[in-house]
Parts: sequence; C-alpha cells; structure tokens
Amino acid sequence: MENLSEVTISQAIISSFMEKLQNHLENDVSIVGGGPSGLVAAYYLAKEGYRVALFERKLSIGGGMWAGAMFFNEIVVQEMGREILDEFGVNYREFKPGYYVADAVEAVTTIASKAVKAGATVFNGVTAEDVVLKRVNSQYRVCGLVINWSTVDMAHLMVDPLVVTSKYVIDATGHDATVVSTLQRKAGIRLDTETGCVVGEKPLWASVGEEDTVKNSREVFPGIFVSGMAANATCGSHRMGPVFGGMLMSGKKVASQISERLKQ
Ligand code: 48F
Repeated sequence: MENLSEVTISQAIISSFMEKLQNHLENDVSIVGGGPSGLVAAYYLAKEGYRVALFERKLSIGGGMWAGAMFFNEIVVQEMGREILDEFGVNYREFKPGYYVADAVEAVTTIASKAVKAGATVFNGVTAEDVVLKRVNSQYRVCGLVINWSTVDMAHLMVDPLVVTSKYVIDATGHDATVVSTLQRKAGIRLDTETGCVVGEKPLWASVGEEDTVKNSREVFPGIFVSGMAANATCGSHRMGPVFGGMLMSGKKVASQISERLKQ
C-alpha cells in the first residue's frame, strides 16, 4: 500500500489553485458565464494566446445546453453554427435539411474541453457580483470584475469580494444578463441600447431571436461586451428556445471583436 500523505494532497490543491488564481488577477478577457456563448468565446480568445478567465457561478459549466429542452438532452443547430460544431469536432446528424441534432452532453463536454485545452481557465463556483469602473481618458470604462464565492451569496454572508482586472469583460450570463443589469443600476451609467438600460427580452421567436443574438453581440458600454441570450436581453430581442446556432456564432463574434481591439 502506498503511504499517502493527506497534508501533501491538501498542499498540492491549495498551492496549485492559488497559482491559478494569481495568474488570473490581470486578464486580457474575463468572461462571466460558462454557457455555450461564453465557452465558445473563451476557446477562440484563448486559442489566440490571450489570457482568459471564465467565471461560472454554478458548480458545472455548460449553462442551458446540458439539458437540451425539457431534459430531452439533444440540441438543435441550424446551418448557422454548423461550422462551429465541425470546428470543435462535435458529432451531429441531419434531421431535416437545415436542422442538425447533437447530443447535448457531447456538445458541452467537447466545447468545454477545447476551451480549457486552448488555455482558458475556468473558475467555477464563483459569482461576478459587480464590475470595476474607472475613468480612462475622461470616459468611464469597465476595467474588471468583482468576484466572490457563490456560496457566500447563497448563505447570505457578509464577506467582502476580491477583484480581477481585465482589458475586456464579456457578459455571457444568459437570460438574466446579470453583469450589465448590475452596471446599469449605477448612477450616471448609460448603456449603448435603445433605452440606455437593459431593454429586456421579448417572447420566443426562433428565427428572429437567433439572428438577433448574433447581431446584438457587441460592446454595450466601454470595456464590456454582451453575448448569447444576454445580448438579446440587453438589446430587447426575442428568446429563441432550444436552438443553439446563434449562441455558438455569438461567442465566436465577440471573440473576434475583442481580438481586433486587443491587437490595436
Ligand atoms: O444561460 P446560458 O447557457 O447562456 P448563453 O450562452 O446560452 C443560452 C442558452 O443556454 C439557452 C438559450 C438558447 O436557446 O436560450 O438558454 O447565453 O449560461 C449562462 C451561465 O451564466 C452563469 C449561469 O450560471 C449560467 O451557467 N451566470 C449567470 N450569472 C452569473 C453567472 C454571474 N453573475 N457570475 C457567474 N456566472
């Protein structure tokens, strides 16, 4: 029998996690939300060599993609987005012309694995509770995230958070658009939307929702981009239900927009 030291096991975990966290106190891109759009964005940005941290408040990443629809764990991807399934190596089959189905568990695990192997670091069980806002060249700009253990919030404990800085932040938090919703409540903040605030999502309309989720994936305040369902909630478009091409394309689009900025 091997003589295992319990203390060494603990030391390994603590020192390795601390190193990971220290390495991500200053990021090129901090992504909030590990659903499909956040994971895809993480993959493309990490692949280009940027320092990317993804914060997910739940224990598991994958967001709304795990369960397909009503726990029928299959996802539908239309023509838009098929190239991303190909690029990630997710298997799918054609159900009818233009409608492809994939196993939801394979889709999540493959996309997540590719993102992590490309170099993105995932911090699960961590909630982004606010943003860091600074005046840069006489303009306010989001410069990072205020983070805390999700368990602190769940237990209603008063524990001060930590802060990570970031050149860009992506709100990929799904229907609730939690990061920009928090930002818009601050005095003097006006988002780049029709109302200056989070407009709110409209009822389900698959084709319009899907097109808009890509269109609306953009910077809505200096330093912060929205992607996926958070983009439609922020800009006031429709939800789309269990079709995922738009989510995947949205993550790719914000990654490319941010990459262009980082190169400037
Ligand atoms: O909702 P979600 O999967 O986001 P998405 O990428 O994809 C939407 C689809 O899954 C589906 C849909 C497509 O037909 O409409 O809903 O837009 O994942 C969002 C993730 O963000 C996490 C949340 O737990 C979920 O896993 N999240 C939300 N707020 C925070 C957060 C926060 N403040 N801090 C950290 N994580």
